[in-house]
Amino acid sequence: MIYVGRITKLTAREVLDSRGNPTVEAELHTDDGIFKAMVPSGASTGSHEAVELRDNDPSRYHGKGVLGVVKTIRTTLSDLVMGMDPVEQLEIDRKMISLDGTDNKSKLGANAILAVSMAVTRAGAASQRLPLYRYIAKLAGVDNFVMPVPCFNVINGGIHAGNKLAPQEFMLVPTGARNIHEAVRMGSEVYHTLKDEITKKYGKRDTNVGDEGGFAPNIGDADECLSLLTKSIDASGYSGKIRIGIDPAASEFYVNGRYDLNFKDPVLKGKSLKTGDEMIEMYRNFVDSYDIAFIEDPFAEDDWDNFSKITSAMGKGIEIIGDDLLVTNLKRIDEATKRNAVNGLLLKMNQVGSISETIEACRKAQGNKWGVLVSHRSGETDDSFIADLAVGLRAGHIKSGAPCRSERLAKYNQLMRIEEELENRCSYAGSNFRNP
Ligand code: 2PG
Ligand code: MG
Repeated sequence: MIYVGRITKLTAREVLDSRGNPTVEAELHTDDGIFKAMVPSGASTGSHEAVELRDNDPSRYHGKGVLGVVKTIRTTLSDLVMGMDPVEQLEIDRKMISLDGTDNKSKLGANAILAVSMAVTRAGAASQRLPLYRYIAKLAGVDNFVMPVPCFNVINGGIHAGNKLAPQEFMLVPTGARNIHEAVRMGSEVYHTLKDEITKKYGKRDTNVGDEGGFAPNIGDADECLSLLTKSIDASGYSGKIRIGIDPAASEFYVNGRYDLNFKDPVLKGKSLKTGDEMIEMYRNFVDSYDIAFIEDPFAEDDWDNFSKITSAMGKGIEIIGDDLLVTNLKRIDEATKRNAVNGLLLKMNQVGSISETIEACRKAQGNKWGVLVSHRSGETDDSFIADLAVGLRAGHIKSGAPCRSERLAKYNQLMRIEEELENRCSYAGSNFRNP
């Protein structure tokens, strides 16, 4: 039976994210209840992302307030969606997108549109008496469930940490687990073993954590991180069961056509930059020496040629994922397809700014036989929407930071709840994470 629950009220408020900066929460009322959604916020944002609007009023929150966006939701968007049926996701998203009228949602703000779009999805699910992941699956045309491999970011660098490490993320990818519960346990155990290893080798101070809950030791060199991770995986008894993913987030250290791996070191900064070919050689050495599953953003956001080069050179063996390169944008996904620039999409809802477009981007990538990695942002909230999204879209893998800090765990814990609910009616993507 299909129930109809019209939208009776839409409001919003300013709340804080995991970095202590304001973000927006939308609150949608229908005949079925009240549905809330909070949007996340990136730090290493791609310049082609949909626009996150802020007040830029220096007297509040260092200019980062979102009262303007809150007002847009309470007035303009409220008028727009009032009385509509929340199961009309596509129609509601289209109306908001066309009212905005820009290519990058810079008029109303992607943070305004996405917050409402997510709340609408929750209300639509309730209206159909379905859990969120089942409802998203229905919207996306997915009819059986595969639990995604959780990718735990346990060493933080780049602009997410105060150490000198240039690459932003080093992730544990437990492809050899039997299910999410076991994967989470493996992630947590290795995380704590890694803490001991770091303490032994560098001292306790180096176990401070970065924005995504991973340790931020003052290591300057990616190779040292990879060997530390491998050692911790082995010491935990998971050799061969946990692979490694890297997100260098290379846009952050791209300087005039080259890459500065010392960009955070005041002494070495600018002294020995690498060319694209030298970067590929470095990545090849990583892949030859360690069990690498994927590299995300190995190059900067507009360095299409080097993306194509690395994908032809190494794409058979490992997944090359575009984040800043693709920004979950349909046109850029098309461009990457033409250029054979990647074989994996990083899927971030707020890069594109609505649930309908997020689903479309995912389907396009899956149609190309690319992998899809659903992703949090470095500034997060306790909203666990992306856990349901990853299951509903059959995405194969998800990254939500370390197995530590509640805004990161909100997603992993939700995945365990979903797995419990599905019992034996789901499988685990495991080693098929690129093509589940
Ligand atoms: C990334 C993300 C999330 P940010 O680069 O993949 O880990 O970082 O949200 O800062 O863009
Ligand atoms: Mg990234």
